[in-house]
Amino acid sequence: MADVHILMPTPLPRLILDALEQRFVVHRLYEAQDKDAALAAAAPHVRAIATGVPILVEDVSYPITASLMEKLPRLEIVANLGVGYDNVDAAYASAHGVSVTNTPDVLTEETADTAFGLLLNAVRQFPRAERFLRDGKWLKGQFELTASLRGRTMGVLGLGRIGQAIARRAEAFGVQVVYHNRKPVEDAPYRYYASLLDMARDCDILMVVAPGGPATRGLVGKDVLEALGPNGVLVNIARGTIVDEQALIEALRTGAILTAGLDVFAEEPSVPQALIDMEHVVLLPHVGSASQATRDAMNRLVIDNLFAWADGGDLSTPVAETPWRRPLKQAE
Ligand code: 8YV
Repeated sequence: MADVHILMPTPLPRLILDALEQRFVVHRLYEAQDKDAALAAAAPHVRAIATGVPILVEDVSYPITASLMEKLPRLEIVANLGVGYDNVDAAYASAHGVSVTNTPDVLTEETADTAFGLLLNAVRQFPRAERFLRDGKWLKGQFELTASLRGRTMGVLGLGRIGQAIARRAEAFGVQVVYHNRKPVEDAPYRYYASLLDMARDCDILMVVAPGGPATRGLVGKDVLEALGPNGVLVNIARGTIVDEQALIEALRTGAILTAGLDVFAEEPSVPQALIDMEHVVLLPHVGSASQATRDAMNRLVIDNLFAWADGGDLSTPVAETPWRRPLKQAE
């Protein structure tokens, strides 16, 4: 059987690399001195791409754009590590019969836990309270009283699988849930808002769980933040690009909203100094899905999809834009 060539533009976890190298020829583009030359050499052979939001590495971002895919005449599949695939031009892939897979479901509960952790930490200011203790300040007095989760309404921006898992947690905590999506979700037991701005006016927690990409860029701007109000809490575990970061910094600075809990940023891994300097804002380094067990399951799903493709079997998790379970393009 002829060698099957896979392009790996960004480093992926060892588990994935080892599994793929046992079966395929893996072109590790990120190691090439001259990436363009390495890509040109591999391009005629490449039938699959394994990629993901880069983790544990310095600045190695390599989106799977139309212009990259155009250079790969034999491309059949892009397997993405991560439920979000805004790093892949899925519309182009769909139009050209290229399958795209992601890693949904296995990270739903973990990510919802992270969202709730951020929410509680932001509202009750636990990280600051902990620093207060560690700094020995408790010996001299009590930590200040904080805002509360009680009596709040959470507006979920993006009631997908993770949004629903967060909503279930909110219900258990006695927090009322409403949501905004492009369309109402069938059978969802929460009030639907067709307008994000209207929803922001009626709630004091905005939970951002929508997909990234051009369609949601800057969706949460000055107007939405002001509508959320001075008791408002913004939590973002989705993509930094959905929130206008400058508007957020301004809203936090002026007290237009109370606080924020952020796992994602517009230009990761760099985080605006203005946010770092704000003690009352809770910041995490994109760890939503980052437990060992969940990352292992995500890694396995990337491998499963690529092995199923190579075996001519059904893909486990194709994305909505490329719903076919068997790759359309036939291997030679
Ligand atoms: C990252 C995420 O993918 O699933 C997503 O969309 O944002 C994360 O789980 C993770 O950093 C793995 O690359």
